[in-house]
Amino acid sequence: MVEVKTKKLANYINGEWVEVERMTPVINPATGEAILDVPLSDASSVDAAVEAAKKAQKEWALIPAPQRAEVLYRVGYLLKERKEELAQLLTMENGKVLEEARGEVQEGIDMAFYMAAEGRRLFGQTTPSELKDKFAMSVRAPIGVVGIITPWNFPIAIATWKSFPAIVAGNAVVWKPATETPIMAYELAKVFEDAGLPKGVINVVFGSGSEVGDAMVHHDDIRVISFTGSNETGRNIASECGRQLKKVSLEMGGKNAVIVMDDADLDLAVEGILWSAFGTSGQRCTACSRVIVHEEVKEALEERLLVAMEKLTIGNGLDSTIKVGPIINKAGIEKIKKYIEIGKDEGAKLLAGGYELTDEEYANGNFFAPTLFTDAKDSMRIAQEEIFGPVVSLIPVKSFEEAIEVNNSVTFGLSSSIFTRDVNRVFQAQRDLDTGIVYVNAGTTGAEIHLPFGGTKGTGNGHRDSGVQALDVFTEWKSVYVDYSGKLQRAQIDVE
Ligand code: UN1
Repeated sequence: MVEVKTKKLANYINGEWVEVERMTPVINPATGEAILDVPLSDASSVDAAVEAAKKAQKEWALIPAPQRAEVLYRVGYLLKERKEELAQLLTMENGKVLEEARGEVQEGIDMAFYMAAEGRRLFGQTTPSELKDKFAMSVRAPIGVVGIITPWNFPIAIATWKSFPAIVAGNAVVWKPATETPIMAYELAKVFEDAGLPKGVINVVFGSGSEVGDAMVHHDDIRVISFTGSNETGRNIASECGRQLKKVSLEMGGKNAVIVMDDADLDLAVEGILWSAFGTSGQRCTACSRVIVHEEVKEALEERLLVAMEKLTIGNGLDSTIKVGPIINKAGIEKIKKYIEIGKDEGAKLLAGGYELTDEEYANGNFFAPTLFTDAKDSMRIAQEEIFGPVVSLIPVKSFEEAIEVNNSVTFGLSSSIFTRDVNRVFQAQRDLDTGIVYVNAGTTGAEIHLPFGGTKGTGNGHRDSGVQALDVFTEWKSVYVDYSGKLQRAQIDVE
């Protein structure tokens, strides 16, 4: 097993590791052990980071994009070399099982190579001018200093989704990682350093949302905020950024459903549900927390799910036999417990789980039993609100149309899935499911980095992480007209 290299983290500002007096411990959610201390910075660290970023960005933007991309290629190779070490550290701080931690680091590697290749594209457009001897084009221009705020549930992947496009497009970054999972931020900053990214192009400021995040959102020189996290925080950021006319990209979760139709391959559906609902202990924005099931197959699905859930092993994710790791912290456990009570009070039927694991082997960590409710109704809070834990509610329906309607009835719109063998339903579903991501015959998780990631309605504000679309929030479109006629030509007037 890898060792944590330091007992005390520092901010990374202008290529220097800057210590901060106020610190808080980072706890391994599987064992309850304190791993190391992370800074609780204040606004002065944000100011210093922005100053460094502003200076660095001017030079960085002048380097041709294909050369900027060379750094990202090196980042990709370094991440690849360090994949196993990073995955183990990720499991220690976040709790997800090693297999999933490896998958998450792989997302970062993929993103590095994908965005590095953008260095040779960053396509703009040429457009005919309405005037003779005049050339018109639109190009992507960097914005300047961008702020990224990333969550604990994907501490390295989401950071790469946001920082890599920002950097390849010629911006400098001020990054606030989640204080629960700072080791991935420290390691990624080290990778950037080792890859030769010029000082100040990325700056990491550790601390709370109410201090560091707030200072970033209010800072005049940060022109973009890209945020993944809770709905409430995202909405506050959006209103403040709106007031300041700051660009903002938000990804704020989901209430994702798997639809199981009467003609579905039930064994496959069970596998898909299990992976999406209980993988990462349900702590993914894309996690399946509703199963909308056709009444004809409801009982058969329940039976098979219960059998499969029996086999789920719960424990420390560093143990390769474990399938479900811990919940990030006690507050997470309390929130899940609250929803279990809500579900029972609302009249949903608890078929499995519903409790925190407190036996000796689990006592120091935060473990919750995979939970299955059935006979849930669309209107119930457990079927509407994001729980962020291993809790899934079955909602029976009578038809395909009703399934689509139930899927779309929530305020979120991130991911959805349908299991069916009917090709007509497949195409109707991809059209009618009101989510940013739709899966057919697969669970709700597992988005690939070269497709846009994000959702409709309350999930976000229309921007997308990853995919080439990730560049949109980090660039401005600049329209450029070059008149080579040698005389003053007036658009709209001198047109023959
Ligand atoms: C998230 O939970 O915010 O599609 C990200 C997935 C992963 C990313 C999830 N590739 O489930």
